Amino acid sequence: MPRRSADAINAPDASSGPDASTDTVVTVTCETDSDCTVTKACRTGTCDQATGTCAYATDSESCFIDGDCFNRDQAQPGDGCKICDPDLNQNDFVNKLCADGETCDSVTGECTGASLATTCGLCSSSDDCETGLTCQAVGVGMFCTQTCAADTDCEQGFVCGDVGGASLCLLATGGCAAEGSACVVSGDCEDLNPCTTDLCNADACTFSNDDSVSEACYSGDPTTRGVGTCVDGTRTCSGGVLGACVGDILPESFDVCGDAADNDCDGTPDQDCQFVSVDLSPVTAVASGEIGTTGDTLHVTFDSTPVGPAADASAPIKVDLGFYPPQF
Ligand SMILES: [Ca+2]
Ligand SMILES: [Ca+2]
Ligand SMILES: [Ca+2]
Repeated sequence: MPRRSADAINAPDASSGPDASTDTVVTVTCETDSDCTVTKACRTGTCDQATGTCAYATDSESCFIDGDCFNRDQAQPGDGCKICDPDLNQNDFVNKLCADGETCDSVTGECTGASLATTCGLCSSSDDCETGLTCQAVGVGMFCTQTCAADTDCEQGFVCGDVGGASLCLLATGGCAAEGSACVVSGDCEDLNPCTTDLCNADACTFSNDDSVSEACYSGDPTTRGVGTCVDGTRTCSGGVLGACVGDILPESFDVCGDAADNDCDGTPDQDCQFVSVDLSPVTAVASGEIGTTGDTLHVTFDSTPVGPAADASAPIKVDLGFYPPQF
């Protein structure tokens, strides 16, 4: 298809002056913009008052090629591998870009030829991954995966798991390498499961359970781990799966007063504790009943004729009420 010169492409449309389908450079004189009419939706005409001639421009999201308008990414008729890309050229079609290793099918316009990696496929960049997946570090290897909020965000067979604080679609084993996955070094086979030994044998990942593995654990708020009376427990592998955390000591709901220990593991022992006693020396009382062994009840009644302690009338009478807040 013959191409017209850039000047001709900027010429007015057929209805607004000389025939724009020819390669003739045309100039249309004008007094106002209305003299510079256009018939193509992607074009605008304005009158340059200084020269009295029309100037024509193409919308930024369109191409104006051989007298016709094309939208961004619209293919050249008959060749799906040439498209309008107004960022590169508004006056001609440009080659459609395909990913590395792919070729463009001019009939369908599709980029084909490369087999892109699916979730947990090895990659060196996101160009190696299927649409929607990005190449990310999982363990010590790079795999195609995606962020997720729940298992349902991942394709069938994958779960939403944590990798260094990021939620990614992973294998059910928690990692991104499966038995038989292609590998170069054992690090490519990291499955994030401490209960398996990950090896690359003859370029394929193999995994074997190691139930001798145990590790420290803590099932409470991480900010309280190792603080005060809070200590780690242990969990042990069994059948290739880590067991529950056993033996960890979690924070008490309140800090027990008087034991000098930080029972709620907030970093301060016995905070907000106050030992309360009441000085009854301003009053005198008569005790009734007998005081014997621990556990007997002391009944205190106030008498209209106060009498102090017989042994030492000047000794203060104190009643210890214990710690406040009360301990349960
Ligand atoms: Ca492992
Ligand atoms: Ca305490
Ligand atoms: Ca405390």
